[in-house]
Amino acid sequence: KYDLLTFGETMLRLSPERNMYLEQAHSLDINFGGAESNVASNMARLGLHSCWYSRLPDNPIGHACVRDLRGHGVDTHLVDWSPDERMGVYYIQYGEDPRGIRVWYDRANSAASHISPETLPLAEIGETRWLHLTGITPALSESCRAAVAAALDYATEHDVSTSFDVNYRALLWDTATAAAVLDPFCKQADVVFVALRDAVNLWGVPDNIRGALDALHEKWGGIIILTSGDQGAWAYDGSERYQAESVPVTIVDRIGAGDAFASGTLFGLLNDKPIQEAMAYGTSLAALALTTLGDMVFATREDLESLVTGRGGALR
Ligand code: KDG
Repeated sequence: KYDLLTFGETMLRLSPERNMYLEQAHSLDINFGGAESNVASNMARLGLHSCWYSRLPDNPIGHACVRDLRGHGVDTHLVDWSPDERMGVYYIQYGEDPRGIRVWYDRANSAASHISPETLPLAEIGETRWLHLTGITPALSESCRAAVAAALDYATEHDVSTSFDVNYRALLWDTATAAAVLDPFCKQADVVFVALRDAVNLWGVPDNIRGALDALHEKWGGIIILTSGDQGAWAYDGSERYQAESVPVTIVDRIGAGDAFASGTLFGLLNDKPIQEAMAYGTSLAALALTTLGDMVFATREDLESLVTGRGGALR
């Protein structure tokens, strides 16, 4: 049985050296990134059996992606290999200030955008303790949208715990479409992760933590986990409210911090920690992501535990 199963698009991630504009670069660093595989790899590094499904081109780039994820310990055996489809690409340009980071997508019609209910490994979804999906996948295509719906239905029918990270991407779709498409998924999931900014922009909830938590819980029920950047995270399960402070750090790279927060929190929940403590794992793993370059977190379970318990300032 898997601890966590997730699926979605992972892209070839190309970036020039820091402080270089893309236009001036003659070589680009090769990495791979995707919200769901970031979570899968963070969870695998923390010692959980974490499985990621997607479609990839059956060429050296697709193989390199799988090799990378396997290197983190992700179970990739379900991946569909497609001979003549493409891998999505995204370009990152780091600015002087970590807030100045810019992203460009070149991902239309990728192999992953052809994930559909027919290609999904449904039986495996019944074999996992937890299914985690994000709002990026339904933005990719109609068939991906249907796949997310089918996976959540199947998980619900088979008593698999589910989480959904709203992860709104303005480069992929407008707020009105995203709000309408994502609403039923948020309602169905047991745990919803959403940034306050996205909740306000998509669903027009009050622009404050308490008001937003109340409004979202009334809409969706379950456990709502709201994040607000440097300020931390809050949760509401209909009876209790919880808060986890963010860990103050000097930010190097924001990309992947939301995925790290979700990973840490899910790690806590899968280890039967109460919500409050699980969120402390989330904010701590987010801090470890913010202080390192790249979409995934290379931290170990020991790094995370020592940050959560406040032991030893130096991370080794
Ligand atoms: O959350 C980080 C992701 O945004 C990044 O890894 C790329 O999946 C990605 C996307 O669609 O933006």
